[in-house]
Amino acid sequence: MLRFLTAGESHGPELSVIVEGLPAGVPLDLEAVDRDLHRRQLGYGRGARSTKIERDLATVTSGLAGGATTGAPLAIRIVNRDFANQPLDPQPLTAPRPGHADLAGRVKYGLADFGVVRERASARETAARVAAGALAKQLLAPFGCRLGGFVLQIGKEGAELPRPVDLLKAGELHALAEAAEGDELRTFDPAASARMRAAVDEAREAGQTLGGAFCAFATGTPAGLGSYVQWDRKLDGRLAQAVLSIHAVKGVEIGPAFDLAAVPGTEAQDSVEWHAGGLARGSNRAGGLEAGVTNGQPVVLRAAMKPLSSVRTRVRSVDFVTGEPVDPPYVRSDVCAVPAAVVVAEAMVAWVLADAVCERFGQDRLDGMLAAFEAVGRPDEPPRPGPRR
Ligand code: EPS
Repeated sequence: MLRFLTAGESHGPELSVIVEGLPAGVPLDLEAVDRDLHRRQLGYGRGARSTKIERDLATVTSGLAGGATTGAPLAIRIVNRDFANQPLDPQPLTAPRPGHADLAGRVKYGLADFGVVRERASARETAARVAAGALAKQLLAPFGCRLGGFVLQIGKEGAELPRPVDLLKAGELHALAEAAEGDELRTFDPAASARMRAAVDEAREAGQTLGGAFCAFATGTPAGLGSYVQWDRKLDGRLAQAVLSIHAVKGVEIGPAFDLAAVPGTEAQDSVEWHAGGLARGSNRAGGLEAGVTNGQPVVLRAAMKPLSSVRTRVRSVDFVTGEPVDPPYVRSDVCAVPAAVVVAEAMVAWVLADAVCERFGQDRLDGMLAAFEAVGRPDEPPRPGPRR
């Protein structure tokens, strides 16, 4: 229902994104879009491109009237300042860098210059996704849904959650995200942050890169998004696809999924309870989704990002012109981009949830969607007694 397409090369003149399907009447705060673009550029371990060259700002060129969406496609441009710094005669890259898209671009599109492959495959594209996600967040806000995230691990250095992930309430998740917001590793624990910083320094010295793990969550998510009736409508699968599509992300977990693999069945469910006349759950082991449908609990995903493939300490490759074994050229990059990936994951989760909200509550105009939302009730209201069969 909602869709977006990005275009642009990493060192081309600009990135663009066209967002289609946003309902009319969503008041848009464009400064909030720029704030998310800025958040994505931050993080200890980012290279000179992100910290010194680019200054990402969104220019909206269509789809708005009087500061609100009109239902028309909304187009956004983000200028690549590094476009001005390019060499006039770039040397072709003839040895694929292992782990990158280089070889895939040759196999799939027959591109002989791996530099051309890299231009579109670069994670620079995630700036455009973050702009689209910032719009999705603003569509979700009137439904009470808020996004957040934080880093859990950089290399071998982890930050301990105060309680197991399935026991964290919405307020606690946001408190962790707020604590992480001002941190250069985007984590909530200052001691862990210092260890992560040292690990990034050590990796940089050694010509290495670092991956890690992070959490992205949504609270206040309306219940009933997604469906169990067909495989491709299950929202957990749609969320996992969206997060796995982020560059270098190789694993996604919903709730404490990998821990649940080891426990008996009774310890893997969330009891259903009444608290002061409202529906409540004893825990959130399901990570906010049961049978591919949101249950009104926080949607909690964790993801693993592999270390970036641009390592100064090279991994062996072959030159496709000479056929000789070579060390592929090192191309300037980040040492660690896990803090940035948190912001991208927030955007992707927001996008999938906004799409599901449009599906469930209709999508032409926001006021109509909110009326439909109110009509089905909130998840913490007592169920309305229906006729018995
Ligand atoms: C990236 C390589 C680096 C990163 C880039 C992603 O770019 P460059 O090769 O120009 O130094 O800085 O990320 C961004 C520019 C960004 O804005 O996120 C890659 O190979 O994926």
